[in-house]
Amino acid sequence: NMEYYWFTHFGPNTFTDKEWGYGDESEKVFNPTSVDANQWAKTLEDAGFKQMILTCKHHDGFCLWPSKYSTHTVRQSAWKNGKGDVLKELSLACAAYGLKFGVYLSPWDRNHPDYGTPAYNAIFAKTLDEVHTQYGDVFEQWFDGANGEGPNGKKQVYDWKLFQNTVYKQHPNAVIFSDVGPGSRWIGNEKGYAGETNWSTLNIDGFGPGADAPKPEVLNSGNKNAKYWIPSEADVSIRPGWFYSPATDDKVKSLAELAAIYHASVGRNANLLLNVPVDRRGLISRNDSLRLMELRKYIDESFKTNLALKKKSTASQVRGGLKRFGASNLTDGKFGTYWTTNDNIKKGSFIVDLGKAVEFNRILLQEYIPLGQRVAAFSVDVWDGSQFKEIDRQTTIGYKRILSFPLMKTSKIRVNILDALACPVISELQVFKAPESEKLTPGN
Ligand code: FUL
Ligand code: CA
Repeated sequence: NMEYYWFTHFGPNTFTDKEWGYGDESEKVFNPTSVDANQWAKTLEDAGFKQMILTCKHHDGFCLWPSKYSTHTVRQSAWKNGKGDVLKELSLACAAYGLKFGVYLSPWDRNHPDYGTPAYNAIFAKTLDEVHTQYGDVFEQWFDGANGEGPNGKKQVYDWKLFQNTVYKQHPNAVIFSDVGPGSRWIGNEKGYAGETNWSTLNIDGFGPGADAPKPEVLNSGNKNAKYWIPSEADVSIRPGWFYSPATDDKVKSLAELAAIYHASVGRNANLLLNVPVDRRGLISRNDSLRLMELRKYIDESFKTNLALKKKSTASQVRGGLKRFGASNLTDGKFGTYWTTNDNIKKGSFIVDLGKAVEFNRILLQEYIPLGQRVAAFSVDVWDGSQFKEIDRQTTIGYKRILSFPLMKTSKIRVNILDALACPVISELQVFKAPESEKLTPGN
């Protein structure tokens, strides 16, 4: 339910127009003129983000903090005469703005002389430990599955168990992201698009991050009925690359593209991790910042007025006939209250009566996921004055599902749960009229 958070890539690549540095770049190239973590935090706050993740160490091995375990760090750079520490500045700014702080560290290291030898895993674990002990709370550890060659031409066999335990030792509640979790999984593409079918469960027995991961199509949809709860995170960059380059200043994604991404991620039961690279000054650039504000405004306007709020709703069956499981919970605007049926009833429908014909173009559904993700197929009907007419047929709902339609008018909406793994438990049905200015690009 964190929905939407910020990612930033920052490091030597910011200055060299590269996406994957070789690790042989001089540390001196890292020389931002005016790093201001408070500007980042303020921009995030204004854009409505509550969490952020920083690339503390990318594949080039460069550490944005003065690590004891590397000679390729801010300490050797020209920035602040080697006295700077990006993690320190950012973690303090996050604390000041009430933002959660998350870290990306790439185990693939094209600089470290020990990479590709058995000694490296312990070194990487110590590096992780440093980050997790020195900068306060860390809500998420982002593990990149990329595994290439190091300076000696060898690849590393990663000790994922050791890396995970190192994180959990300091931050037992941290979400560990990788292709296969265990906390959160990759969505299988870098476009920010979750599958229309998106289960928060995944089979990971026999799988691992990187080359050992399930196929991207599987990550994109999860596995129905799987044993592990590993909800998806969709990562995508606001620019063509993950790192800043002046060449992409005029290629910041349009509001329509970002709106489509929002609907295809948050609107399909995934969290959206939106990368906005920090520029050569060490600031969020104007074009990116303006676009973030437009996106915020668009999302706020889209979901400002729930046309179904407090409207009368009825259901085919209510668990034990009890009021606390009744259909009115579907339209009370609260996630914590839900409609549900008897255990043996896995199909059912509910009708929300809007009172009069209203114009809408979004329907938002939520399952009460503390009790698991259950719905496997559903359809949506609207009342055309004399009968219900089907307007959509879908599979999963999960924490949040947003369906988009061309503007239409109706006085009653019916949702039919056609298939579920257990009796359906639905928190909310909400109805909105989003601004029509942005045309969403449907599908992948
Ligand atoms: C990938 C990396 O190789 C890219 O450079 C970027 O960091 C992306 C988020 O993850 O695996
Ligand atoms: Ca509710």
